Formats: sequence, C-alpha cells, structure tokens
Amino acid sequence: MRNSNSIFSHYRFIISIVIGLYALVMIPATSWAEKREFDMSIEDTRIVLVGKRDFHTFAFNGQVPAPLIHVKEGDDVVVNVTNMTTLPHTIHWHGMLQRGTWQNDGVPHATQHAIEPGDTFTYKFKAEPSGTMWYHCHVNVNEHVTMRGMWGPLIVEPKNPLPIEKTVTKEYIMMLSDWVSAWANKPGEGGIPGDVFDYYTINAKSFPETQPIRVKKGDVIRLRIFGAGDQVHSIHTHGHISNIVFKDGFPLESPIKADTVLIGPGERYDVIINMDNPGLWMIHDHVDTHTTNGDKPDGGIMTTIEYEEVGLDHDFYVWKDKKFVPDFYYEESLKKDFGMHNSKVFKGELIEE
Ligand SMILES: [Cu+2]
Repeated sequence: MRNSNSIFSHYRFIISIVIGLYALVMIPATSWAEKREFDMSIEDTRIVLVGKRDFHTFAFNGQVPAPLIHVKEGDDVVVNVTNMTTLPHTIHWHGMLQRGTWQNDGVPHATQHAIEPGDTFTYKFKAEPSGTMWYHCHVNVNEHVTMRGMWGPLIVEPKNPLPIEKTVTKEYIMMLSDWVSAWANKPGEGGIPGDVFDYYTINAKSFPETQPIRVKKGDVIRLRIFGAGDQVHSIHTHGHISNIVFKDGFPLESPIKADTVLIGPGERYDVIINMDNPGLWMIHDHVDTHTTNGDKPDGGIMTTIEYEEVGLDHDFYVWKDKKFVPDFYYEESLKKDFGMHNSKVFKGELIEE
C-alpha cells in the first residue's frame, strides 16, 4: 500500500513537470494575441466631398471613412455594432478568414439577419491573416458601399514583418471611392447600372480638399491603397519608383516596380516608395475623368508629395498657402497603440430624423 502510494506520487510529480513545461512553451504563443473589444455605431451623417457637394452617408461612428481598426495578427476582435439609422446594415470584415466563425462574416441572407434599425449585433473573429484589410457594409452594397461611405480600414500587423516593412518611416492609408451626385441626398436609393459617376475621392475628399503627403529626403513611405468604391483607378506617382509589395494584404513573391498601380473595387495594394528625389510631385488617378469635380477639371483623385527641402513658396504651386490638416491619411492614428481610433478629420454632421 505504502509502495503504490509512492509510485502514484512519483507519477504525479512527473505529470506536473510535463504540464509545467507545456505551459511554459504555450505562454509565448498565446500572450501575443489579445482580446480587443470595440463599440461601433452607424449614424445618418452629412459629409462634404468638396466645395458644396454634400452627401447623405450611413457613417460608422459618424465618420467617413470609418475609424481605423488596428490590431495584431491573432488578436480576438469583438465589435458591438449598433444601428442608429432607419435602414438595415451589417459589417463584412473583408479579408478575414473567419475560420470556425463563418457566422461573423457579415452577409445578410447568408451568414446572419441584417442588423435592423435600433438593434445591436456583436461580431467576434480572430484577426487573420495579417495585412491591409478593410470593413464595409454588406447590405445593398451598390448603394451603401458605393455612395453612402460605409467603409473603413482594418490593419492587421503581422507577427513577422518583412525586412522591407521595417524600413518604412511614414505610413498612409488612401481609400478611393466614387460618387453619383444625383443620389447625394436620397438615402435608400441609388447605385444602379447606368449611374453617372461625377465625384471621385481619396478618403472621401476630392482635390483640392485632399491633403499633401509631407516628407523629407530619406523617408520611406508606405501607401496602403484601397479600392473602396465602384470604379477602377490607376494611381500614378510622379518622379519615383513605386514598389508594389503586397496585394490584398499578402506579400508578393516578387515585388513589382511600377509608376502606375491599377486598383479595382475591393482590392488593396501596399506600395513602398523611397523618397529620393526632392521636389513637389503629383500622385493622381490616370483614369483622366477621375480628376474632375462634377463638370470641372483639376479635382477628384489627386494629391502631392511635398519635400520639406524644396519648401512651398513657389508661385505656381496650388497648395502654397494651404492649411495642412494632419491625420488625413490616418498617419497619426497609425502611430497610436493598437485599438480603434476615431478621427475628427473625417467626422460628418449628424442628421436628426
Ligand atoms: Cu448598410
């Protein structure tokens, strides 16, 4: 009896050692992932694209584009979405694999009932894979995504970044979209074949109300470019070599050197560019009609790279007296800790029903 007791305690000792070792091995693997919970509303909001061209939007947290959600690969993300508008919506987490969580994919008639006005729905999913991802409504996408501004960036930082990513000094998000002014103030309507698109935006603003990208020689910039709207865009950067490094968040086996990046609806490209040529340089859509505001030229999807070395004091420069608005490309929000970041730059005016 005494003998069997000591054998038992001997085995118990070995088992506890094994469990202890297992726990030690598992801690680094699991401590990386964190649970991140956010509250998100959807609100009827009026935004201005340029000049007097306003639009009725269904805005996540009252802003277009929507708040930056910035998490780490493997994080457990929980988002409580409250619909304060008068129409149903969902959120699709574009790019997320949703392994084992397919009912969080945010598609009405396929994975859930749409979130009705006044209701709250909670999404739970693991942030995988890493990369430049996004989120958008999946109800009547032809209207809600194309011209009601229901989209925002979801950036999932990789556990193991590529060497080239570590060289980046400044990071920018550019969400491209297209608008049909005929539907501007007719919520619940629009986004139909034959629509005449007449406004084009970066982060919901048309030139000249976009903002410059301010750099100095030696910077390495990363542009995360999103096709958030309905049209195809051809983004041309003057004076520099664009290295296309990621497509839809996935690293390319061989990065592509280019001076134009063709981006279709839903796509994302991450472009890394060495700032090695001081000057004032255009970045614009080479689909030429996308550089108009209504029937006026010199608008739409255009911005500049401004090197501090050359200054702004050139009489020909359109933005020599421009008031600079930071965080227009989420460049300040991206420097903050992981989390969800509202940005007052994108805040619209609440529409009371
Ligand atoms: Cu919607």
